[in-house]
Amino acid sequence: MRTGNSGPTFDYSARRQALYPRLGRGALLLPAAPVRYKNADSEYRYRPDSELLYLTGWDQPDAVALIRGFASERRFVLFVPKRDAKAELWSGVRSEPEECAERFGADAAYPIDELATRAPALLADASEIWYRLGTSGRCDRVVRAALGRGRARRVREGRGPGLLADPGALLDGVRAVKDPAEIECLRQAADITVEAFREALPLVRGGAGEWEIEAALEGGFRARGADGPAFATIVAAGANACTLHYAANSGRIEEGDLVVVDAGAEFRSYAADITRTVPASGTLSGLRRDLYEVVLAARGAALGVCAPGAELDCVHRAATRVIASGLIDLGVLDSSLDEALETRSYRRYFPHRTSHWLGLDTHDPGPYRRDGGPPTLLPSMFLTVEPGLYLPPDDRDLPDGLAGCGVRIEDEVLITTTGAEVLTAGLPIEVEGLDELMGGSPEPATPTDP
Ligand SMILES: [Mn+2]
Repeated sequence: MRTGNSGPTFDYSARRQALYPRLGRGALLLPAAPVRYKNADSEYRYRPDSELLYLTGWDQPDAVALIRGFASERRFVLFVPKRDAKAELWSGVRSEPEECAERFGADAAYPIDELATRAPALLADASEIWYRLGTSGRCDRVVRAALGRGRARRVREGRGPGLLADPGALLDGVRAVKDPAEIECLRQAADITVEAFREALPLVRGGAGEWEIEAALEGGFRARGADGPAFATIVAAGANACTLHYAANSGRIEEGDLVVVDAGAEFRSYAADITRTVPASGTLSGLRRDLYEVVLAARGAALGVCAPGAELDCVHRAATRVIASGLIDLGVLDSSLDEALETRSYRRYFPHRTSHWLGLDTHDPGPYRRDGGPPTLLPSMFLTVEPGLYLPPDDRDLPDGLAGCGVRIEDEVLITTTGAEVLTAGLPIEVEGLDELMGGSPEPATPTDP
């Protein structure tokens, strides 16, 4: 297939080599993601399974990788789509198994319909099988049969598969620390997203449809060579912003609205994730500006904590403290700061965590808890910092003008050896910078506290 894909080269072999010792007597079975359908027989564009892609680079459906840490030969075996002239006419040319083995560095490759007959011998000497039950009917059957045979064999010979484990326990921690090629892709995804935001945000104005902003963003992603959006783009005007995963983007923006725009490009399967909140009027002022400044300050406090050696929970705690204190200043919460933090009364308005991991998946599967405690940030980890405040439209206790407002600000952070780098710093975030980007008339600067 002719492809215009560019970008860094991944060292899949090094990733597998690093895995073998950890896999020990285990066998890892990774099926390709299925083709998914929008409705009837209309297919979505194919998105490879993140774990399979991470370890092998395989990016087509109807395949299974079998990786055996203990084996002296056929350590990495691929089962690939069968050649089929009729199917290839519709979905593209397939390669012979030998060609696939060569291209993907597998020790052997077989047609997928030989999985059921070849797997028993390949799994017989594993003591545990790493496989996520339910991801593939074909693999489910193979694994159930292997465990059944393993039970009989362990009784007679003292070996054979006896444990089933989730591949995430093996891979999540490794995927949390990015290698240089991954960082390069994540940078590109972030750069593309920043540029598309710079084009799309000035289109936010009273009378425009949320869908117009969505179209500009996603067009901007594709025009710059991204795979497409990494997740469903959110353009939420006014009270729509109080629905955290609002994705209909079917509302019309009103002149007085604050508009939350949360979107990210996917570049070579790596995700970006940025949020900006902008006023349809072009200028932030009054109580809404105060609200925005609270979230902005929370973002600053959270970023200030991001460094190697810091605990992830400290990032959230730093943001939470500023949010709670801001809600008291705004007159939304009526208590002392200690009381607000103790009772977590702020959660009514800030219901989500400040960060998630970012990588092949927008919500990358790195751990949020490890041995009962928070994980420590390490160099080359990638996370978002995204405090937000959502003031429900039906909350009668709120100060005038704040009900039905949502503000979220989200940036991407790469932990470095000495601190942290904000990869999305090219997109304005201070009120003045946003006003300028939106084409509004900047207000005279108001003096801030020393
Ligand atoms: Mn996010």
